[in-house]
Parts: sequence; C-alpha cells; structure tokens
Amino acid sequence: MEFMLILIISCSIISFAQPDFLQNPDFELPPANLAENLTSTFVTLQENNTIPGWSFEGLVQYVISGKDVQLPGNGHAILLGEDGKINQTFKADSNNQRFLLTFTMSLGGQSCVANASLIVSAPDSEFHFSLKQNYSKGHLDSYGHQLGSWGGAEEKNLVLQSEAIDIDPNSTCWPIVDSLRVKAVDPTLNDGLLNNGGFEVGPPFLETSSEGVLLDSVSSQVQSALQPWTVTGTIKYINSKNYFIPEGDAAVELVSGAGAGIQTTINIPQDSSHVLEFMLGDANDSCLGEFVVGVYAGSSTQNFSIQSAGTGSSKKYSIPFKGGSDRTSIIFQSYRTSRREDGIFCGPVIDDVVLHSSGALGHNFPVAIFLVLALVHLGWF
Ligand SMILES: *[C@@H]1O[C@H](CO)[C@@H](O)[C@H](O)[C@H]1NC(C)=O
Ligand SMILES: *[C@@H]1O[C@H](CO)[C@@H](O)[C@H](O)[C@H]1NC(C)=O
Ligand SMILES: *[C@@H]1O[C@H](CO)[C@@H](O)[C@H](O)[C@H]1NC(C)=O
Ligand SMILES: *[C@@H]1O[C@H](CO)[C@@H](O)[C@H](O)[C@H]1NC(C)=O
Ligand SMILES: *[C@@H]1O[C@H](CO)[C@@H](O)[C@H](O)[C@H]1NC(C)=O
Ligand SMILES: *[C@@H]1O[C@H](CO)[C@@H](O)[C@H](O)[C@H]1NC(C)=O
Ligand SMILES: *[C@@H]1O[C@H](CO)[C@@H](O)[C@H](O)[C@H]1NC(C)=O
Ligand SMILES: *[C@@H]1O[C@H](CO)[C@@H](O)[C@H](O)[C@H]1NC(C)=O
Ligand SMILES: [Ca+2]
Repeated sequence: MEFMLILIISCSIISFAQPDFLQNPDFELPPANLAENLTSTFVTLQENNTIPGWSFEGLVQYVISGKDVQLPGNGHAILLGEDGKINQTFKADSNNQRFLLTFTMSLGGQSCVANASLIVSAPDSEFHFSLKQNYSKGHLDSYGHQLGSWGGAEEKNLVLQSEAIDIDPNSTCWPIVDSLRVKAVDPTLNDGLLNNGGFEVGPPFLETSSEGVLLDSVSSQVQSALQPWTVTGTIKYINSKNYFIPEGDAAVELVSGAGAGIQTTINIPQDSSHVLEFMLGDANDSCLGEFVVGVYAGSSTQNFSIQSAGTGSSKKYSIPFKGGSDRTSIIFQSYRTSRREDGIFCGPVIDDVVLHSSGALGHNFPVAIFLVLALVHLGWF
C-alpha cells in the first residue's frame, strides 16, 4: 500500500506544472481581419484571415457558442468544413518525451445525411476520430490520443483535418474541435512488471469538462495514450474530480459494452507463480445493474460479477496465475452493456492493478527489490 502511495505521489509530481505546448488551444483569441462582426454562430474564414497560433486551409469556420452549438469555456471553436484543415507546430521543452493530446469534438449542422470524421496527425501518428453517440452529455465528447515521442528542440506539426464521405457537403455535419491540451510524460515503456496499473499516467483531463476522456481502440502499446495498456472497444479515462476513483486520481471505465477492455503484456519467467490484484467497482455515475468483467492473466481466466448501485464503490479482487512461455497477457474485458439513467453508455471501473509474486522472493528479483524498498520505507529495516 505504502509503496503504491509513493508511486502515486511521484507520478503526480512528474505531471505537475505542465507548460502550455499549444498557443490559442481554445480558440479564444479570435481570427484577425474578420469582415463580419462576431454576431453569427459560424463565421467562414477568408484568405486574409489568420487564427492566432494556427494555420488553416480549406473551408474553416470560427464558431461562437450560441443556441445551435454549445461549447465549453467561453465558447469559441473551429469547424473544419470541406477539406478543412488547421495546424500548429510546437516543440518539446526538454529531453525525449511522449506527448498526449486531449480535445473535444462535436458536430456542426442539423439533420445531416452524413457525419464527417476528424483526422488528427503528428509526424509519428495518425488517428481517425468519428463522433460517438451517447458517450457523453450534450454531444460534446473529449477524446484522448498519443501524438508520439520526441525531444530536444525538434518542432512537430500537429494537424487536424476533416474527413468526409463522398457526399453533398451541404448535407454533411462537420467536426467542431475545441479545448486542445497537450501533456508530456516520461517516454519509458518499462519492460518488466506491470506499469501504470493505477492508470495515473494518461491523456490530460479538461477543466471545462465534467465527463471523462474517451479512448478508442488502439492495438499497439507504443501508440496507446494509456501505455502500456492497449484498448479494445471504447473506454472512458476518468478522474477523481468528476467520478469515484478507487485509488489515486484516475481510473478506467469500460463503457462500450461487451468487448470493451484493456490489455497489456508482462515479462515474467515461464511457470512462475503470481497473483494479479485489482480493484473493480463503479464510478458513481448512476450506472446501475450487473457488471461482468472477464479477467485473463496468463492461462487463468475468471469472470468477476458485481451488482452496481451506481453510487461509487470498489472492492479488491485477485486471481492467481502462472507465467506463459512468451510474454504473458493481462486482459480485462467487459461482458455487459450498461447505460446511465440519462442514456449514456457506462460500465465497470478498473483500477490499481498490481502484480505479486507468489513464489520464493529470490525467484522474482524485481518484486523482491520492490518489497524490500517498501519495507525499508515502513521502517522495518
Ligand atoms: C478580407 O477579405 C474580405 C472579403 O474577401 C474583405 O471584405 C475584407 O475587407 C478583407 N479585409 C482586409 C483587412 O483586407
Ligand atoms: C461590431 O458590433 C459592435 C456592437 O454590436 C460595434 O460596436 C462594433 O463597432 C462593430 N464592429 C464592426 C467592425 O462592425
Ligand atoms: C502549418 O504547416 C505548414 C507546413 O505544412 C507550415 O509551413 C506552417 O508553419 C504550419 N503552421 C503553423 C502555425 O505552425
Ligand atoms: C450524426 O451525429 C449525430 C450526433 O451524434 C447523430 O444524432 C446522427 O444520427 C448522426 N448521423 C449520421 C448519418 O450518422
Ligand atoms: C442514443 O440515445 C438516444 C436516446 O436515448 C436513442 O434514441 C439512440 O438510439 C441512441 N443511439 C445509440 C447509437 O445508441
Ligand atoms: C451548397 O450550398 C451552397 C450555398 O448555400 C451552394 O452555393 C452550393 O451549390 C451547394 N452545393 C451543393 C452540392 O448543393
Ligand atoms: C464469462 O462470461 C462470458 C459471458 O457471459 C462467457 O462467455 C464466458 O465463458 C465466461 N467465462 C468464464 C471463465 O466463466
Ligand atoms: C457520489 O457523488 C455524490 C455527488 O454527486 C457525492 O455526494 C458522493 O459522496 C459520491 N460518492 C462516493 C462514494 O464518492
Ligand atoms: Ca488510479
């Protein structure tokens, strides 16, 4: 317990004062040279307009919160219309770092025949986001994404562009983006025991949102915003400001129903005996009913079922297992689809995933070191 606390405290110190990597990340500085007065909701930008901090191409509109669109903060955003694209270069402020992005997305337009999606790209990554229905209140979702790792004074170009299906642009709803936040985290993906089992290292949370950050399927550990966990289905990365969190400041909620889950691999000796411990509960978001979570650790599989009252609860569970022949997989997967009272998808919360060796200490050196360090801290030596 004590050493987990030390870990959590050191993690929060690392993620403490983050510089602002992006200029005008909320588009609160209005475009220059606007011919129109800012009284209409959508103002189409002309060639002689500039958005402070950003370059743009194609059909781009400056959006002002009004009865048609509700936006966070002071309510200014950018709509990426047909071939619409914005970009901004930014640079790391120190050594090699991994960059995580969170932004909000909604759609502009009404009764559209088609919804365009959004492509977010940086030199090391490209991801296609399409607006999900019933994942957050008010059609305004936050999405998390990993941009890549780099360092020094290297400048990287962050590009956001619309991606339409070939259909009449006038009957297409286009993405509206806002509240971009970039956070730098330690790039090391330790290759040993379980890392980030408390999910404290992940994409930034937005001050303006009372919902979590959605993470779409990502099958590569390297590209995941929640390293070293990969994602199946859609999960919600949630924080203690808005949800009940079993341990620390953040956890994951498996929201997209059957198949929603997280997984990682660990490197432990074949046939070594271990115990996987984790917290399972509900996020205090009125998500009622029975949750069934399948847990796979090496060759052990077990279903855990809890009855949720939707008022915030968690309990510790464990599953013994043995190391596999290659890397050993750890998987948490939901088997049920649940919705909150307001119709929004929700589900079980997983947190504080910890691995213990159940064999002799000498058998598993890293665990032994960990235990000794913990005991030293407790003053037992
Ligand atoms: C920018 O372009 C618009 C229309 O093309 C024009 O009405 C306006 O006067 C221009 N503004 C400046 C500052 O050149
Ligand atoms: C915009 O409207 C405000 C009042 O609504 C007015 O004071 C201002 O002069 C207008 N600006 C331009 C450029 O028309
Ligand atoms: C946008 O990207 C272009 C190159 O594609 C670059 O020349 C320009 O400086 C970028 N804009 C900003 C604001 O970084
Ligand atoms: C577009 O998205 C809106 C908002 O999520 C949804 O209500 C609508 O059904 C979607 N339309 C299509 C064609 O997918
Ligand atoms: C979203 O919720 C609305 C109302 O609760 C419902 O009509 C709609 O079918 C839902 N959409 C999806 C994709 O579940
Ligand atoms: C879309 O609407 C604009 C003006 O509202 C019109 O000029 C254009 O022809 C329309 N495009 C199509 C494909 O209907
Ligand atoms: C867990 O539950 C799922 C769905 O009910 C079922 O398909 C699976 O066989 C169960 N697994 C175990 C190990 O009981
Ligand atoms: C759940 O949320 C309510 C308010 O929304 C709060 O009063 C209550 O303490 C929370 N419960 C837990 C277990 O955090
Ligand atoms: Ca946690």
